Amino acid sequence: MVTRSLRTTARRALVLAAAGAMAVTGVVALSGTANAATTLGASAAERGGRYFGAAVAANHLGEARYFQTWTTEFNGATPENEMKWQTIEPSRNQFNFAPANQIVTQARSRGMKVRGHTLVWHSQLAGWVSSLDATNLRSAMNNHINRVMGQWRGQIHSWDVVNEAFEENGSRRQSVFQQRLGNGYIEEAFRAARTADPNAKLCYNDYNTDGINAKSNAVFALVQDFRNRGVPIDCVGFQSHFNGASPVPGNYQQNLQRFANLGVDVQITELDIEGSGTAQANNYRNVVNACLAVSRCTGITVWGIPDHYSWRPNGTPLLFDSNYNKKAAYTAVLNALNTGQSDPPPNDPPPNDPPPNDPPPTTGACAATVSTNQWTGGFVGSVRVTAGSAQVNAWTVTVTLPSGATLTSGWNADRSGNTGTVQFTNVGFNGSIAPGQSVDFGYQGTGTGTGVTPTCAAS
Ligand code: 9MR
Repeated sequence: MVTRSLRTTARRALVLAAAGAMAVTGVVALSGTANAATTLGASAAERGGRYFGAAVAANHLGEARYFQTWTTEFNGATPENEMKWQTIEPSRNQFNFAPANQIVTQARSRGMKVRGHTLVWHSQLAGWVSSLDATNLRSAMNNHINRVMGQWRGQIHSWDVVNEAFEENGSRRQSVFQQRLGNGYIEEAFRAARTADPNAKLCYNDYNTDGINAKSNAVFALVQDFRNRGVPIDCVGFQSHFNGASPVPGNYQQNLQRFANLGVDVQITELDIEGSGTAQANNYRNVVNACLAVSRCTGITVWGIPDHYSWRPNGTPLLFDSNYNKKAAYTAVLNALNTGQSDPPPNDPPPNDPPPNDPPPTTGACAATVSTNQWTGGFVGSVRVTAGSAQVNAWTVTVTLPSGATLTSGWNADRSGNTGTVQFTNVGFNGSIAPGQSVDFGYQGTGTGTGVTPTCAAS
């Protein structure tokens, strides 16, 4: 153990020295160092499969430098405005998917993760929505969620189901949804979203919730309540728009961690930090390091690519200047991603450097747990398969459903049937699980799906 720590420390010193030397000679940071990726997306992917995305605008896709910077540097995308209600459903039940589709298609053809933004939000809402009575608004909200999520079912990594529903003091924002449908509208939206696309991670997204304060406490209470009652929610988005008046909070990482401890992923969804030079770079580095330190912080999205296309261009808050030059903040982010600590924890040996006497990997045991979201007449089961101390190459999970339960769909596993005892086996991309790591699959059905105990067999 002592040898490993020393070796790790020595390697880090080498990496840091190399980074310093390269910074002086102007070479892209760490490009010559073993294991150091040279783009934000590739580097984030090496940190536990995270993504590093950008908000993308369809009307800039035809600009060569814009398109090239996006597709070279990032492995994630959020349509900046194209999925918002006023654009995507400008008249009742008339949908305009084309602008968002341009982004989704380009992103997916390059293997990027796409964040859907956003389904239920008081702003950039189509005018017709505000004049509906409660019955019509409920039906319009459900239809909107079904149609928009259905358009890209199975293709969106995470959806911002509800956006910015709280005021700074922690009270509910008096949006049309709140006023007509009452407190339950957020839960209704999340339940509808789960049914519309069981594959997508369902997120609540907000700003000024980045530190521990009245607003983030209110979101925390909401998520805790949802988790306790089995209301579907998978992640919380922290927008992270920072400037002098709203700096990166000292308890940023602590706040991310307390949400992660509720059993949801956390994502940094709209990161931008006003400023320039070293100060801006340091702030960006701190944000990236906070995410890397929280194992459930699964990705970071910056809110734009070059400064001049930011929603607040005067603050120059992004990683590329208006000529698409990489800023000091870019280098700080890349270095943090390349050298920052993530899973495995700091004192673990680097993955490519096993001690000489390590035994060859053997196949091993697995465990399965299920979390069931039940509603009247239906359910979704989310199953996590975790490898023991040895590599798993293939797995089978057996679930005995209660009588009367019938599966109607599933994802990320093949299944042997729809009722009674059902065996789920891995599909091509998720059979292999590293020691201690997990993969997820799920199923949806009618009837009652609670009270099941999955078992796992590995080879
Ligand atoms: O960046 C978006 C900008 O182009 C729009 O004009 C603006 C309209 O409200 O929305 C901006 O994005 C917002 C995001 O959708 C939600 N969080 C705050 C973002 C910045 O205003």
